[in-house]
Amino acid sequence: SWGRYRNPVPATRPQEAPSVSIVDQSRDGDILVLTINNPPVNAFSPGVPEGLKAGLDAAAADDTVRAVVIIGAGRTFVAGADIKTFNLPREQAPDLRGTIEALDAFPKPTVAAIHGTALGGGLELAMGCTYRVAVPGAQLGLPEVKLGVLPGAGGTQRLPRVVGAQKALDMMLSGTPIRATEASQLGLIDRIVDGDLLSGAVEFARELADARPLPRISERAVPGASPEVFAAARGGIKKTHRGQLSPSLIIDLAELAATVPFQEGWAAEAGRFMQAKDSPQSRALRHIFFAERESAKIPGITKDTPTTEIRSAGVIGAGTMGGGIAMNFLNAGIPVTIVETTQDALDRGLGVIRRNYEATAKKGRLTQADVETRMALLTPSLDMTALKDADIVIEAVFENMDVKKDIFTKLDAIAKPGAILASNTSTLDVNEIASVTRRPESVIGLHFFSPANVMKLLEIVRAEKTSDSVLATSMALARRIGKVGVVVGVCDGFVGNRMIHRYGDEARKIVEEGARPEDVDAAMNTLGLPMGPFQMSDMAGLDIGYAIRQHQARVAGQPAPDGWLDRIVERGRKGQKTGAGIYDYDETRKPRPNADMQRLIEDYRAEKGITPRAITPEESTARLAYSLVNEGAKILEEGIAQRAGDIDVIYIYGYGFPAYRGGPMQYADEVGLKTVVADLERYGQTPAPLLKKLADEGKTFAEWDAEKGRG
Ligand code: 3H9
Repeated sequence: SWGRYRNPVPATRPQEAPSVSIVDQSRDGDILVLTINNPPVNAFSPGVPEGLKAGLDAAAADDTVRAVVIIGAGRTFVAGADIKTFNLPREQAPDLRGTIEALDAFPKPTVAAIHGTALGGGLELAMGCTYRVAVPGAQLGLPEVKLGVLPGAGGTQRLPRVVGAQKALDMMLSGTPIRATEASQLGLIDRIVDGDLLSGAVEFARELADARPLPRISERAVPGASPEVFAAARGGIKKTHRGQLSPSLIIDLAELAATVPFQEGWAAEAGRFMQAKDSPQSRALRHIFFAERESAKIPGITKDTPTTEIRSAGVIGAGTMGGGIAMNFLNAGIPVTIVETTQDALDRGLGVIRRNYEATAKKGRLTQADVETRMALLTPSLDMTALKDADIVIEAVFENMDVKKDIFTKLDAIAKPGAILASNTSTLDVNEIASVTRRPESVIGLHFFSPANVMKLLEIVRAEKTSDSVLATSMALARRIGKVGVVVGVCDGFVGNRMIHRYGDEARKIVEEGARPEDVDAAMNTLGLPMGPFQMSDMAGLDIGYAIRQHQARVAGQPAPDGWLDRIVERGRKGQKTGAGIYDYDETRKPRPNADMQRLIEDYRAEKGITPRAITPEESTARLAYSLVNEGAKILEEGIAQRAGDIDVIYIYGYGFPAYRGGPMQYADEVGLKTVVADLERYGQTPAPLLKKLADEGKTFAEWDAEKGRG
């Protein structure tokens, strides 16, 4: 750290500074402009603090410089600390705190000129300046909580001093940025610049160049601080951030801002930041940040791969899935033709879509006009030929190969050349579906997750003959409709459902051996999953799994399965939709254990000669999590998923796996693959060869991904 700013080192005159620097110095009369040029998002990487220090030294040494403007080159101001440097030893990490100390002590006015996003360390840098100006579209926030850390360069101490205790807590605990216009009302921005940002900032700096004393944020008190505000925040995070470390540290630090001198809070923040940064939760959240961005990259697909623009879409099937899928397009302003076989089904489907929108409007998140605009983009039809002009058609009918083949045969005759023909199948062979068309290169699987208008995940199933262009277009489309698209290969259940089936098998086995369903669910709730395996299957409908198990047994020529869960389904208990499944439900939809079902399970064990044993929550968690990991390893080996990180992204966005555990594969890395293998063996599962190999070599899935990425 270069400490408080006292003895500026005389530097070369700014005009003579080399322009190759990551921080460019230039003069506009009596103002020195420092431009941070570190694409793509001007993160605070090595070189940035050195460049800013050189600039401040130059400004301090030169009497003709009256004020300094700091601005970002390219598309944004500083988007934060460089997350890639979080793994570096403290001495090697870029010195953001030292830079801000120097700004705070600087004897001349400094002005942050903000466009794009000032996030995390970027906003902290701006708050270290004397003043802030911004374009109206700029966004400002402290999103550190999303990475399992906290604002560690003064954010917890300065933001409350500017916007007040309550607003600062809201911003730091949600991580959601605010717009410059709101920031200006809150006093976080001193002037909105409507025209050219740099000229506006220079003009502002010149106006206030001689104003003294300099209004330093660190010297202010925190408005609106009371013990109640912090107590309420502590109560709130029990619901919103259950089991997480950094939110409570954030509240502690915001309270310090209000109760102790600045320097004391500032020092405490440094320690808490390191504590959070070195936690497994932060490692997991950082892993997901990068894994999500990696998952958008497909080997062999480049920026030059041609894509087609999707101007219109067709959806076949107006059931729950079809309707939800259509809403994604309507929300993005893309017209949709939706096709059904009967007027009744069509009316019902449209009714559901409208009711969904009206419900959102009631909550104030849409206007009635928005609802009408979206509904107006929707064309219902009973005739498949209405799909002839669509750029993409997504089939979302009953999960049956013959039905799907029939639809794709017809679609092949109707759809225009170049249209993408997609199936929303969650289990069936997309190669087989494609084979009935004369254009298998145009066929792809787009597996949405229910409710399709809400869940962020889209499994993009690349079939054998799917063209690069269709794949690239589908990835771009996913982004456009707000989904996280992950490319997977063809196999039964693709990535997500294939793994969840193993998990379901294991959960039933654990109950068979002696656990109660509610104990198994509770163990997974403790791990951070909002729903355990039985809560989830009750919600999805028990008849689905039942039908799959029956089908698989038939195909394998085995007798019909007769597990304890099959017996529950055979009593007509299909889950939440029938008001009863493994659990009982009332209007609150809270699962309540049922004594009869408990007896059914006990009778089942007795009949099979199983002596129940006590199963600890730790055993349940390990067996369930590792059954996912084990199947995930097989999926990786078969090339069905490209990376372990992709599997983690699928589990976080499609299955409610807590992001702060990083997904099942990262969770296994954190536990240690040797332990995972030993536990699998102890509980009678055979570890996948890849898992065993990595464990033997002392490696992690993350290392495997990195090696594969390097080719
Ligand atoms: C912090 O500041 C801690 C401090 O309080 C205390 C320190 C002591 N670092 O998302 P995109 C990369 S914590 C490194 O696709 P967009 C990203 O990986 C930080 N790399 O673009 C990607 O790389 P690639 C607080 C970063 O336009 C590329 O930039 N700040 C960082 O959709 C483009 O990213 C945050 O949490 C970074 N900070 O969205 C902000 N940011 O091309 C995190 C991005 O190789 N960033 N990259 O895949 C974001 O939210 C979005 O990236 C942003 C742009 C909104 C800025």
